Amino acid sequence: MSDKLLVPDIGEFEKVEVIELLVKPGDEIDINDPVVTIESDKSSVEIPSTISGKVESVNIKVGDKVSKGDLLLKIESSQESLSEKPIPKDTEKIIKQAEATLKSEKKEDTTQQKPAEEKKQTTIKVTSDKDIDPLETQDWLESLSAVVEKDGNQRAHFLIKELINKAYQEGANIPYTQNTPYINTIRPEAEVKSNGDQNIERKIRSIIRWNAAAMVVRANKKFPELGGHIGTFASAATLYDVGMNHFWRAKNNKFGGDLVYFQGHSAPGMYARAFLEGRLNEKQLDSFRQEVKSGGLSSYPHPWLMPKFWQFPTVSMGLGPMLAIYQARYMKYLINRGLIKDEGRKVWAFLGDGEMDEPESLGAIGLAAREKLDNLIFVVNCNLQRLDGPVRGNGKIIQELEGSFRGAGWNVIKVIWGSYWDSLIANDKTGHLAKIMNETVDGEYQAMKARDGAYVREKFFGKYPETKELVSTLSDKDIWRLNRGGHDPHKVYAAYDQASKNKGSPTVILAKTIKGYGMGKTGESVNTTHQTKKLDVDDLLYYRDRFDLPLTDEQVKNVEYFKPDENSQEIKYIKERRMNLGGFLPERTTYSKPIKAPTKDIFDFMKVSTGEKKMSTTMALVRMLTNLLRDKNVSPKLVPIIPDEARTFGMEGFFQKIGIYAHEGQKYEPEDSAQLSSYREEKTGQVLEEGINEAGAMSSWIAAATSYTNHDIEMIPIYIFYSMFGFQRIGDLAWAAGDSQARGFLIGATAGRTTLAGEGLQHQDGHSHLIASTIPNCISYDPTFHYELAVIFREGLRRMHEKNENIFYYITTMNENYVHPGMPKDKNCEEGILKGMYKIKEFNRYKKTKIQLLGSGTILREMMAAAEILQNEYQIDSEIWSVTSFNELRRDGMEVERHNLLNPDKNQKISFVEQCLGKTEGPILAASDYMRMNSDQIRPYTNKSFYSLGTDGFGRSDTRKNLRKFFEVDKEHIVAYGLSVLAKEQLIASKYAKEAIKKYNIDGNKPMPTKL
Ligand SMILES: Cc1ncc(C[n+]2csc(CCOP(=O)(O)OP(=O)(O)O)c2C)c(N)n1
Ligand SMILES: [Mg+2]
Repeated sequence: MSDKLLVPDIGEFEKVEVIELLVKPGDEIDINDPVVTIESDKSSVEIPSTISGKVESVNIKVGDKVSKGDLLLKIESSQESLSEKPIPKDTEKIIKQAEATLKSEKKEDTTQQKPAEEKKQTTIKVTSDKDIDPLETQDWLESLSAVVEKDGNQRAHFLIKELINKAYQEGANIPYTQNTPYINTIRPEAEVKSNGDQNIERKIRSIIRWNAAAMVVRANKKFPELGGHIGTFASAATLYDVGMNHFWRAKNNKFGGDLVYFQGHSAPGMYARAFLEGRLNEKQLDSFRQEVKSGGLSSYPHPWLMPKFWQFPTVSMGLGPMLAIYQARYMKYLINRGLIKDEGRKVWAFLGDGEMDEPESLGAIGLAAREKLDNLIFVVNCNLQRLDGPVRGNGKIIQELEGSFRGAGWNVIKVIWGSYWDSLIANDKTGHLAKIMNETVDGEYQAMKARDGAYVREKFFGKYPETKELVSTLSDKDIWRLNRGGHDPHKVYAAYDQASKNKGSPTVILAKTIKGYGMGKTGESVNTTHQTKKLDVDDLLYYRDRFDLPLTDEQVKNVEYFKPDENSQEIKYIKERRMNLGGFLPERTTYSKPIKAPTKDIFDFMKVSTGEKKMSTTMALVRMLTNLLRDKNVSPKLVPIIPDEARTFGMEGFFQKIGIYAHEGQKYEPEDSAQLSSYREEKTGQVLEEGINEAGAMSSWIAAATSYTNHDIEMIPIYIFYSMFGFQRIGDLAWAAGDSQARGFLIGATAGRTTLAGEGLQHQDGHSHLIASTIPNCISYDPTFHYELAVIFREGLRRMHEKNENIFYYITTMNENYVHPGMPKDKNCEEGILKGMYKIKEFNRYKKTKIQLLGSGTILREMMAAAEILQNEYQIDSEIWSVTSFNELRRDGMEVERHNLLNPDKNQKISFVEQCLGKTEGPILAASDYMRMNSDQIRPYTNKSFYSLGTDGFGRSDTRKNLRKFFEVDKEHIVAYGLSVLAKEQLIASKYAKEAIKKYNIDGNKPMPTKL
């Protein structure tokens, strides 16, 4: 049977150009195979077949303009076409559900018709939150206890929920609190016990504590300027130890490994453990924070500085929590796309309670809950202090965080009190202990741990006679020993166990600890703890005794490291535990396979002229990506990341083609389901559509860009953003990406201060290249023509993903439509594009006066137009250089200059800028759509006179033409400035410049655009 394939609904577009035929008569095609590519002035989309069979005839040709309903192909069909298929099951289900709802709504309607007066008013009125009837309260509480005893917690919880719902329906609009009392979430009887040897573990923990502190003290004895932190790890030692001994599985050839984001300032603790494990030696510990000579240990977790050790940079606070959330989400993405196995791997993130003040720390917790990231566990070390003082002196950080996390949908486990409290809490029959626990604020809790047992008895237990009585048989010493949950390995173990088994939501463990635990008078729970990096002899002796370390006074005075014999119980134990968990942590390794760069012909279409067709580089990029999706090596590895701008960039075709990742698939029929580019969400979707969330999108990009090491699978992330909302918005994450050795593409679309015309000051980017240049392993380009983009992109694929260089690319693309020429035949062109400049055109008619014109991005075209005017109207010759990267040229220039200065007696090298311009004639005039500083970067690397134009100042909205005039980068200004430059260099008379300034109505007295 012969069938017709027609142009489907393409939304608002009509008469859209066919730019590619992907099938020919005789081809066998399947449903969903792309058959033609059509392109509007905004985007290009492939049309998939809805019929399978043999192509009988192709009824259109390249260049035709088509609209909905036009005939594309005739197909000898082998199956029913999609349009003839019965209604899909899902759709049928949706219809049935809708019908059912309609029916039930009708029923409700009848009840609503009852007169309002008939409704019995049973509104519950709460007059005061004080107990007005304690006996009644007692009744209710006893009933509840009976339910718990008879039918368990779940039933009790259900009844409470029902009660609250009922109260709400009856008009008691009292919000349900997200908080539970200030006690541990896990009851002592529900705690899962560790099978570890607690004695040995305590000894090991004490040794690690000692060595971690010793490292910092020793470094500062030698060089007081080095700094370091003792108090952070002192408060977190147990939290780390329990994880290391029992939970965190390392990566090896059988398992992908858990991923642990360590709190930046606790780095000494990780080094101290690695020392006992035999992974670091004393000499290395002694070079803590002395990294200039190789082998030094970095102050904080920095994969760039210790690439075999650290996996995640976390010290810039707030980044760790976000990165960990998106890492866990990305892990699920890889699993759902079938790219890695689901091995039950977890992402653990250790955070400071002060760090939770960063908006980023809490900013993405909603996503974690929404995406049901049960592979994610946050541990917040609530030592109640940050750098200057208490985190919440007048409140309770644990309660505050509990509310935020539970409200967002997380599983919250509070680990507040240690085991010594268990019996006291069990004996708190009157509830007064729980009451004081709730009433006491963090400032008081902190102060108590800076004092002693007598103080705690008086200030805490002394508040009510009932609690005073509760501790009457305890000595002050006993009271002092009442420990906090985060220092109790049993409580921590139970929490980790429960967190690891939790299903359907992420978990946060809020562990209460003491900052500077064990540091004594100088450093325990005092406001200055964070900065303490020196301990005097008395403090050190106290520390030794506090943790029962087998060190002599002499050893303590010398602050000697302590490592038990290789055959000791402790060393054997620590190694055995790690062997059971698959190896050591942290450890950074890479076993991913490179991706073969696509053949050059994939890019060939970008090397020929577009003829009369105008397009933007953004559109060229999207076409290129569409083509890349046809390369079988590259296609599955692409991770397009978009923060709610796909339509801005003409990428909506990707929705249908590769789907949007959605962990639960698509539960609704999209409004635009009949259209070609309809919004398609899928569990195996490839696009990460992040919503209006640049920091989240960048975190996703970092996860994908480091996939080669964290998941041993090389991926190609391409994050496309409005250039202004790129580096400027997420600069610190980009810096962390450099540290992480990310590999991938960042695309600053709609770039340029004058090229994005109407959007105004906060949208128009004239400086992102300068920010990009600050990151040493970020390679950036500002291409003008589609062949430049193709050469740059392919080289990026080759360098990063085939040759595995630890670099990433920042490429700006624009939204200005123009004709793109074919790639020049010059054999050096490709090399020039990649190094940063090449000669694109020369005007040589008069051979009298010459000027070198350097243009970048869209302003290159203004340069080219100006050159023509200079030639035709002023008889000035010129050479025009397309500068694809001032940043790369500068890097080369710096390196060459440095080499020459350090090797005065050797052959002097020549910078690439000088190789290009050294033997040319005339002064240089350079311009880009960025600040002058962009082109000024190469000024030192040429001996010629150099002038630059740029878009310094605040952007504003207007037409492109007016903006270029305002910033003085349009062709008229370039002509006028060019003549002025030549006059200044005494190559022509100044009257020509003066005339041009007049001719183009340029006001010489206009203030600098930076002042407007
Ligand atoms: C973005 C950022 N701002 C400031 C700092 C400086 N800083 C380092 S540690 C610290 C206090 C940390 O307190 P907290 O998060 O509670 O960690 P703790 O040491 O108490 O475990 C500050 C302000 C930083 N590292 N990163
Ligand atoms: Mg803190």
